[in-house]
Amino acid sequence: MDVSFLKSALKEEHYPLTDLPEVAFAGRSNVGKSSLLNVLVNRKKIARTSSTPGRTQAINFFLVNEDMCFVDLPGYGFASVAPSVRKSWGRMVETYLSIRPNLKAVVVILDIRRELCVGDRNLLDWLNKFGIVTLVVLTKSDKLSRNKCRARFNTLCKELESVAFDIPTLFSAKTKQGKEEIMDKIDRAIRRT
Ligand SMILES: Nc1nc2c(ncn2[C@@H]2O[C@H](COP(=O)(O)OP(=O)(O)O)[C@@H](O)[C@H]2O)c(=O)[nH]1
Ligand SMILES: [Mg+2]
Repeated sequence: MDVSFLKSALKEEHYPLTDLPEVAFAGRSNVGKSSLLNVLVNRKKIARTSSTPGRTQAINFFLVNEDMCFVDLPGYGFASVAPSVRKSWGRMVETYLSIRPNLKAVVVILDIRRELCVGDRNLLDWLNKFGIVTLVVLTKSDKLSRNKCRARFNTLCKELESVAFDIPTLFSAKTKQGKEEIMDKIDRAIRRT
């Protein structure tokens, strides 16, 4: 897979001007977003893993196979973050979600072991409100036994019923479980008009 860094943006004026279909990735800090991106594009470090928690981060745009963009949205959910930083995160992400014309889907990454946080719920509410195709990925599946994994999967499916567009995908950056399924769903979302 051919992937290159396009641009980092804090404001909409700085978003790259492309008419390529775009897929964004979002989740709370440390959930495994960078790890997922790296597995999807077969790279060790296209998206930096484990950066300093809570720092205001930019929106990062990547060109994938010359025919689509992957967008790494800043992580949320750090308790220690100042309200002003949280606010600017909200404004930045909500702006992106509301004005990007070629946004085809948002991949929302949740830790299979954890309950949804306020940030997860806000994000899912926005996606619902804007009618954006939402692909939920339940990551770190390798950290649970098969039985526990299935139980958590069922619980989260029920919780997400009202918001998620599709059944969530189980994923592990360690075993790469779920990689093909996620790529298939992304392909389908991109082809949907
Ligand atoms: N066991 C396991 N660890 C993971 C997985 N995904 C991410 N991690 C670890 O979780 C931590 C945070 O991952 P990172 O991708 O930087 O999260 P981000 O902050 O959401 O970008 C790192 O130590 C990763 O190695 C996974 O699927 N399985
Ligand atoms: Mg990251």
